[in-house]
Order: sequence, then structure tokens, then C-alpha cells
Amino acid sequence: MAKHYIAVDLGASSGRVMVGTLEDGKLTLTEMNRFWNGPTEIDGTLYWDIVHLFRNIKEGIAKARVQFGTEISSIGIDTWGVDFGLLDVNGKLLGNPVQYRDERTVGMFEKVFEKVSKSEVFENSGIQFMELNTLYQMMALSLSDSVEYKTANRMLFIPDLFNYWLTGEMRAERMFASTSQFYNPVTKDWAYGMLEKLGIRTDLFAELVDPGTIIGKAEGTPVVAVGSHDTASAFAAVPVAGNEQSAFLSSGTWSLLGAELDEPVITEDSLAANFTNEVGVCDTIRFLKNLSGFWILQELKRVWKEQGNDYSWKDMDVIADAAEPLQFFFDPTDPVFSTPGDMPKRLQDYCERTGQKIPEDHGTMVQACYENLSLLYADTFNTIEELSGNKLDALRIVGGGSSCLTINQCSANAIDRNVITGPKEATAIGNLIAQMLAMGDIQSLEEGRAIIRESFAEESCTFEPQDTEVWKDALSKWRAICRN
Ligand code: LFR
Repeated sequence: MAKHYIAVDLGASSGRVMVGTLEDGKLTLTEMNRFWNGPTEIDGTLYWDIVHLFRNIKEGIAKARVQFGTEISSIGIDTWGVDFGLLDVNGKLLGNPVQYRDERTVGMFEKVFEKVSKSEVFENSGIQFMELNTLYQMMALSLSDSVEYKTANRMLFIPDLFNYWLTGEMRAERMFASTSQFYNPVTKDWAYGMLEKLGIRTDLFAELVDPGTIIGKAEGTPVVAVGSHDTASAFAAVPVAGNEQSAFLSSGTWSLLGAELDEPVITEDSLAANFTNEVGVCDTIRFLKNLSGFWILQELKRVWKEQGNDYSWKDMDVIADAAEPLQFFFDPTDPVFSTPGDMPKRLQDYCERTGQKIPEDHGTMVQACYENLSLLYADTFNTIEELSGNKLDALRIVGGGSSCLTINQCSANAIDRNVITGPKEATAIGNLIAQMLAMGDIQSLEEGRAIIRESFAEESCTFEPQDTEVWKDALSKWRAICRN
């Protein structure tokens, strides 16, 4: 008999509500709602539009109920990482949640490291240092005169907040908590000692729960804690089989590139390489690096639209195709690109500052973004091999970005290994797999991955490396400019 589950999956640039139907060992997806997501600036602060998101979640669930009736087994929610809302003593949201790119965290590395050394933060969390992490957002709040922070009674991460609004129950799902940089994956608890030294409130946290826990019910349907960090869900949906040892790349606004391990690697080398050990579904560890993904391209597209050129993603590929290859080198993770703004100008300034020609036309800029992301992947891929001591078989790309043929081919060329793509809706699929596990409909992650292989085979493509000597040379040039 067919079983239906609802996956609510919110990325930084779009959200969707999908119904997954499992029948005779095959999973099919039906889209119920898809909607825009992104930052909005009000009076100098960047916010998420939490009401718009919740309204769209409810609309998607309502449509699913109409189409699939009472047959729905469960609902699971995953979102981008690190962000949260604060609630008052009556459980009411205090203010609109702030977006992680907001500048309130600027300077917070220094403030934290004055009290707790960088290596101690890493020992306590195993997480990559990024100013957007919840730790620095909370540090900023604790040093501010925020009335919301002072009077709050609870802090809920974004998926936990939506789960609360659907069920009335407040919980903190462990995978998501691990993105905060104040959850300790070894003790499996909040890093209380470190937070106390920093003077950050620890009385705000909700009870931690594992994925698979039924949090409560939304109009009679169980709401399950899934790998509620989108990256946790995406990695769960990478359809590797047997002994395949490949790197995983979840490709969207961010590019999360790493390997799935059994134990965290909290060493001086992983600290020096600024790698992260996030907790994954079924007790796995995602040993990965969080890299800028399609963000710069999204901003280019947005700015050009404002200037009257409304390119589709397909158009972006077409204009890039005409550009001369490998002319410009830049580091997509450079902080100059991290906030919303005039990205074409920032790219030009970067090239000028580093003594290169200046990219002028749109196609050249798009092509440069594809190439430089691929070079960044190659550099990171090498580091994963060095840190794990393993030669990797291939690069598995999942998520929306996996449908960009140009970047897939460039990546195969740059890493000199096969790139295997799909599924595109990995985050929603990983969310569904966690629900099937929770409901006892499948017994293991391997079983879930076999279902994905079976169900989404036609989406999978292999890209073989080409022109590898040219790309090796390009990688040396890239390192000379970006790693000095
Ligand atoms: C990807 C992601 C990353 C996280 C970033 C910010 O969507 O969740 O894993 O570091 O967004 O939340």
C-alpha cells in the first residue's frame, strides 16, 4: 500500500512543500508549493520573512491534505542552518528572526576569542569558523542592549520554531543544534562551560531530541524531527552504495563539500583547514567545508534584473558559453562577496586589486563564477583527501546546483575525477527518508539510499574529466592568487 509523507524543505533562496509517496520500493515526489525565500533589509537589519514562510508551509500542507487526504503518515521540516527566533514567556515570537548575513556578527570572532581561545571553541564544537554561526549571533546579542534577548524565555532554531507552531511543542533537534557552534558532538550536549565563560544565556535552550522523534501532532498528523538542517537531509540522500568512497557536495546557495564519516575529526589539522564536523542522520558525521555556492551568481542575477536584464538560469548558461575560458581567478569564499550588494562591481574590484584584467560582460562573469567555484571544489577535494588519508573515488553532487551542466563538467575537469549528479531534490528526499525511518517503514539509511537509486536513476549523470592539464595549470594560478 502506498504511504505518503510531507517534506517541508526551506533553502536560503527558495522553499518547497513536497509529498513523497513510497510504493513498491519506489519513491515519487509531488510538489505542493514552491515559494521565494531571501533576506529583506529593514532599517539596517537583514530579516527572514518568517510569516510569509509559515503561510506557505501551511498552504502546502493544506494542499497535500486535499490531494492525499488522511493517508499522510507524517510531516518533517528542514531549513538552512544557524538561525533562530526568540520567544517570550507566553511562547510568543519576539521580533522577526534575523538573517545570518546581517552585519551584527562583524567583529564577534575577536569578542569570543578574548574569552575562549579559537582552539577551545573548536574542541567544544568541532565546527567551522564562520561569523554567521549562531555562536557569534548570540555573542552579538549578549553584548547589545537587545530587549528581546534580555527578556526571552526560549530560543528556537528555525525548523524547531515551525515545529512548535505546528504542534505546540518546543524541542531542539540535535542535527540543527550542531550548526550553532555551541553543541558538543562528543558529549552530545550544549557546550555549557564555554557558553558560561562567554556570558551567553544557556537557560534559553529547548530539550534536545534526535531525528526520528515524534514531536507532536499537526491536526492529527505526526510531526517528526528529521535531519532538520538541510545539509543533514541532503547528505542522507546521496545515493552511494557499497564501499564507494566519494566526496559529497550539496549544491545550492551554499556548497557543502565533504565526506561522511563515523566519528568527528577534531584535530589541529582540521582546525587549520577550517573544516566542520556536523552531526548527521543515523549517527553519521559530516566532515565538510562550507563554501560559497551559487550565492554570488544569485546576486549577479538579482542586480542585472534591477538593471533591466532578467536572465533565467538557462540564459545564464547560454551567455557564459560564449565567454573565453579560464581568464579570471578569484576566491568565492572571500568575505567581500558574503553580503548582499553590487556583486558585478565587487568581482571587478577583486580582479583589479589582484592585478588581473577586469571582467566586463555578463557572460564572462558567469563563466568566471562557474570556473572559480570548480577550482575551489578541487582545492577542497584535495584537502579532504589529505585530512582523511583516503583517495576519493568521485564527487557526488546533489541539490539544485547539480542541474548546472557547465559547472558539473568544470568540476570534473578541475578535480580530475568523475562527477556523478543527482538527485536534485536531495534535501526534501533526505527529509522523507528520515520520516520513513521514524515511522518504521524502512530500517536503515542504506535501505533509503537504495530506494533513491531505484527511484531517481534517470536524474543521475556522470561527467568525466576533460582537459585536465589545462585545469591543473588553472588550479596553480588560482592558488597563487587566492591562497596568498
Ligand atoms: C546550507 C546551509 C549551510 C549553513 C548555511 C547557513 O543551506 O544550511 O549548511 O551553514 O546554510 O545557514
